[in-house]
Amino acid sequence: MKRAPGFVLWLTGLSGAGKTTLARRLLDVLAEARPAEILDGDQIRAVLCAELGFSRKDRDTNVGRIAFVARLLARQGVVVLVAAISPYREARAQARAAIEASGCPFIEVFVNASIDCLTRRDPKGLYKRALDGELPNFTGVSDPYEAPEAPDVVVQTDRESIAASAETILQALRARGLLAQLDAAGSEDAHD
Ligand code: ADX
Repeated sequence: MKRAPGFVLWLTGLSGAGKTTLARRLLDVLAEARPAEILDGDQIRAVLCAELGFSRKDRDTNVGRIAFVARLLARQGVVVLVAAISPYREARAQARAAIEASGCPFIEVFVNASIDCLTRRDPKGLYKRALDGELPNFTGVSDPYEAPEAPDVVVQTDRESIAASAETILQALRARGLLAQLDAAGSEDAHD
């Protein structure tokens, strides 16, 4: 049976910007109509990428593995929500190319928040450790973050609620016809 492809919603941004929170919120909505999964950097690093650190090479390997799994899932019709810093443009471009080559849409979402705000929030205490020089290669402090130049969606999580950011993303999916596709799949299931 030929399934409609899923798509990959790729949330990129600094640590603490709200990628995981947004992915969970979106999963609640999207999973009602289609199988959906979250691939979260912190979780992937605990299992699939446990040997990797935070050098550019290791981050690119991490992002490449996430993209590989995302592609396998999306081409089976799964909606994939990726939440990973994925700081390098080139690695994100490669992820997009591989996923689009499989016929699956790739939507890059820039989850943006100022360093000032993230340093103030700092729920894991990582920014403090990085600023104190105890955590080398920390993204945004002592390691680069290459912001997307032409993201499909931008959300500003230091100035708006998570609900508002989630709605902006859902609107973008709607505008691309990706929610209609989900709604159709949902109503087909309902008539089975
Ligand atoms: S990525 O750069 O390879 O995409 P990923 O999203 O998987 O990163 O993992 C980031 C998480 O690792 C952060 O949310 C944070 O909890 C943790 N972390 C530990 N050390 C670092 C570091 N040096 N830079 C960024 N994140 C770090």
